[in-house]
Amino acid sequence: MKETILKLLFRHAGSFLSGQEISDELGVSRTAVWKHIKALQAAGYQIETGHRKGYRLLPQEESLLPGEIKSVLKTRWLAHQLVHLESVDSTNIWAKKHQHELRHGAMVLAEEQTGGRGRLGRSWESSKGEGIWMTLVLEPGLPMHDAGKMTQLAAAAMHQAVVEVTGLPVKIKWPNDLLVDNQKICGILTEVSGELTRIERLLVGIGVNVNQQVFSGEIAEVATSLRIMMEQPVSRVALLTLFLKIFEKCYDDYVLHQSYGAVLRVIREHSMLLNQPIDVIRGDQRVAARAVNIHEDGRLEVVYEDGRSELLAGGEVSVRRKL
Ligand code: BTX
Repeated sequence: MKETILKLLFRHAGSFLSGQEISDELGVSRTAVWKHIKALQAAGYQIETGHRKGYRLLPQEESLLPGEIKSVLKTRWLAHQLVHLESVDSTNIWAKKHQHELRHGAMVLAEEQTGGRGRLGRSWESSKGEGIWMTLVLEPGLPMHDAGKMTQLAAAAMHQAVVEVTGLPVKIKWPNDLLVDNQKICGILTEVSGELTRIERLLVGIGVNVNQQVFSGEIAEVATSLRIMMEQPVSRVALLTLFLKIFEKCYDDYVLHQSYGAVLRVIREHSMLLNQPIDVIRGDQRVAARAVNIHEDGRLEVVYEDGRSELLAGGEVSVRRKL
């Protein structure tokens, strides 16, 4: 009921709706309406209550509150269970700790992460209210070696969503980053639990820099946000809900219908590495190579200068700068 009232207020955003109008429309008492409004206010919604006028939803500083997302979300099953946290160390860690409360398709979202994580123990800066910091909980019932494909699937879906919302020229840097003008706007951290042969649970952690206006410190050189590139704020709700819709379609196509062609086309067509001279990085060593293909299983095929080729399942590569 709380969410239904919220939807109604959203539909009339900016103008007052009396308690009587809401109670007539929804068939509940005015006291019940009042209680639900109190609960919405406690959850962070800015609702003005005017004597004899009723209730009015004020323009929100865009948050990722569940009501806001659900009022525009068009997925069939993804993110219907939605956990919204004001602040958390990492949404992936939270999802692991609360695994028994989360169903297949759940989404954990945070306004801020204080210990956001990247791959190989690196950190991921996640400032308050300016990005999308989320984890999707999935149980695809696939063999373990398909886990890499899910990172590619998430990258392709986010690529399409960002391009559709912003029109920016986004590149995919295998295996897990999206870049604009060589600067990172999104990173993906997929974590798997299960047996040797079968994925039990997949946590797809995704961070998108949406509305930061400046980056400082270590990442200032490597990071950018959609707002910086667009020179205007971008709606996190619009981007997130579009991404979820595209991700759900790609996921169903693959898991239910074994169709992965559309994902492959996107990650190949917009790859930053394919047919480029790259360095494969192993510890302190850099080995010169050329990226020649992204295989269906998500691995990157590289050919070294001595003609040897290798399929990389993960790890670090960088584009070699032309001198
Ligand atoms: P990665 O290991 O490929 O990238 C991490 C590196 O990216 C860092 O070492 C730093 O140089 C740089 N970096 C850190 N923060 C940012 C940022 N905000 N924008 C651009 N570059 C940055 C990428 O790992 C995977 C990141 C996944 C993040 C999501 S957020 C939700 C979920 N929860 C969680 O803890 N991680 C995931």
